[in-house]
Amino acid sequence: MQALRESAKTLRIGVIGGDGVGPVVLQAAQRVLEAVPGIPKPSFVPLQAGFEHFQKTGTALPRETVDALKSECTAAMFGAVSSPSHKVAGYSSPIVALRKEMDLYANVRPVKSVEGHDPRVVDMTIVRENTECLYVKQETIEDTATGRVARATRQISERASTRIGRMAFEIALAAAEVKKQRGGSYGWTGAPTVTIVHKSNVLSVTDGLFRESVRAVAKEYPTVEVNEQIVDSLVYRLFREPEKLSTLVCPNLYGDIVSDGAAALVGSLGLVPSVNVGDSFIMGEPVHGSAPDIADRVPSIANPLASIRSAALMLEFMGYVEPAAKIYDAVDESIRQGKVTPDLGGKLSTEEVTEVVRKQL
Ligand code: GGG
Repeated sequence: MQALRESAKTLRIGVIGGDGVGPVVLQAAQRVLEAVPGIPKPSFVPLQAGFEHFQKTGTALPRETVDALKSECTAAMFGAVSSPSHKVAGYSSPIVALRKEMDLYANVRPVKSVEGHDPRVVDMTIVRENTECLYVKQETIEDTATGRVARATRQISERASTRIGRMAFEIALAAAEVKKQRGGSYGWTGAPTVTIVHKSNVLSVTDGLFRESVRAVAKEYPTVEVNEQIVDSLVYRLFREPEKLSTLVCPNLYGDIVSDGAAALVGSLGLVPSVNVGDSFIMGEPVHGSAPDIADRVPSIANPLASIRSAALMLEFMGYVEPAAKIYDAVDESIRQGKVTPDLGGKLSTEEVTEVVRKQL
């Protein structure tokens, strides 16, 4: 994480809008980054990727995008991608590829309620392994005497599980520290705890290795409490007692599913931010997808808050804790005041919500 903080002296941010509402919500994040005090003046590098780009050019993730991120940018923001649910020859998800290409091995997804607004206190961070599990995308299909059989390889490595475990422990400690300093709502609610999410009662080899590897890292963090939960019962607890969950560390697929589910606890997928984190690069990304149902609306009604919070989370990881806190507070205030898009029961457009946030900074 030290390298991230060193690169933060300049903010040259690659902007990959992607598909659907991706570009419009990223524009909102850019406008907020331009307005927040306490950071170097950001500059933005527009870059291409996505299914729409694939349809136009035959390439979902152009080499130039990856090269520009590596050679010109100190961070990036990604919007959304809408991969089809059926196989399309020559197409592969650009976001999955980008995370691997840039070795952004952790997808950090905080799901938090707004004090003074939400009836239930939710303050958890899902730390999702971002490079392997079923997302290695090694799938085969064959004809057999009884019909077709499809298979997928699920890869769990000690190296990837160890480094995501370490990230989760660091996040649990950092969140505890933020809570201590701010005493506010956007932070930790109890003792630093990491919950390992797995299914090693059934998948004792793959999830067994994940669980063991994270447990081995736990020895380096004696002040952090460690517990574990089978993924299905974790989902039950998510609905029953979300206030008791804090930092969850998950293999890739469980993390993807659990975090979208957790978003329902705070009102909308349009509120939940994430960052894709590596040792020397970071990319903000709202958890929501491309929302094709509203993508063509003019004016746009896409909720920009997840994207704006993702920009804040990116700043926080780059060492700009106070500017990030200002953005979180401004977003929370717009929610408290009901100055929100229709997915949250409001009447404002994407641009109007962005202006409300900017004015609060
Ligand atoms: N910003 C998150 C996002 O785009 N989610 C949709 C998603 O997971 N897409 C995967 C894909 O289309 O490849």
